Amino acid sequence: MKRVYSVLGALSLLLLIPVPASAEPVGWLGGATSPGWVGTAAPAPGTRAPGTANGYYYPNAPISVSLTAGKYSLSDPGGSALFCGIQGNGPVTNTTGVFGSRSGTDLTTACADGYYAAQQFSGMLRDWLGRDGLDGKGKWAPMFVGLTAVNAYWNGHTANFGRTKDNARQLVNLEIIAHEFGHGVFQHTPGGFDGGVQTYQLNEASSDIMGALTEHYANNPNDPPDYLVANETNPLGRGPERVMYQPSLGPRDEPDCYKPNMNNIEVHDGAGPANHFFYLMAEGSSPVGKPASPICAGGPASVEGMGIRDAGRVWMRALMLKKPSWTYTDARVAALTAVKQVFPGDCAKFTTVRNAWNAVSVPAGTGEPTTC
Ligand SMILES: [Ca+2]
Ligand SMILES: [Ca+2]
Ligand SMILES: [Zn+2]
Repeated sequence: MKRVYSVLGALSLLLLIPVPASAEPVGWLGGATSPGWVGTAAPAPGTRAPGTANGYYYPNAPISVSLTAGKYSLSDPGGSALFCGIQGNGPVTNTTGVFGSRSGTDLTTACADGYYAAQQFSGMLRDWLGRDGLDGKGKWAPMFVGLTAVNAYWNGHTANFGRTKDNARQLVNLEIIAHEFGHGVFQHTPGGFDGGVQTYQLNEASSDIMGALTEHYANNPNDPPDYLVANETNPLGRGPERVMYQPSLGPRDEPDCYKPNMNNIEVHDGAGPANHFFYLMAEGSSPVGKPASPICAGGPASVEGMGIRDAGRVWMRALMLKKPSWTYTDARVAALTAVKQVFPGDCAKFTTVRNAWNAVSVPAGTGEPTTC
């Protein structure tokens, strides 16, 4: 079965995006076999130059672009293979280094927003999580805007971004870019991204987590950090699609708590308990100035948060302990092991991780660490 990893999932038949046979992952970048990308290789990087994204979401945002023979392009001068093009084309270029017109429908503007967001995600991975690129070895992947669908997806080697239902905006803000490329991180950590239903649910949650981390890292006043998914773009005109601090508040059928029948839940909806866990680990159950987060039956009286940056480090380390067919219980064991590795002897953080899992009803795993 071919799978795509989208931000919204199949909300209706119209939003089901089939992946052409040629789009099956065939390697890191895929080059000529990427859908819509007809080049034979990623463009050669030019000289690093400062540029400006004059985006719809991010007007006047600083970006780092490539300069070759008087032409600026939305292409990573570091040679990571990140570039932004409009479906079917190579990197957007111009002669000024200022990209976009602040229009919600112009696709060059969409690339400006998306490229800025990808660089922020890359910076977050590097500065907060100590990870160099999607694969941990400096590599990234191309992105394309202009998908004629109310969705965005990662196909294993490129990220593709569509538009809102009312066709007024493109789905290219920080969290959506980080969500799609976040699937590349999940893919390129041990165990890969194949497995059972819960593996795909955790993959979706991991991408939502990368989105929240990136919003907090960028801390852009035009997109204040939050734990809501698709609130900025409002793709279907019904507000956020997912609410990490209390998944059941969203418009979908997302559970707040892990249940024995997780395997019967759609993969984006099934991200709910893991998103909820991450919020509790980062912010706690009753953070000052932020939304309270409920605790499921049988959980602790409260959870004390450790802050999103440290929570991100625990999650990233847990991903490094991932194995094929990862389940919720496996993720619990991995996070408990991870917090001991990242913060040795820090009993408060260990307790936070255990309480957060207990607060979303994920059962203990065999042989999991029981003491800090
Ligand atoms: Ca935001
Ligand atoms: Ca958001
Ligand atoms: Zn996804």
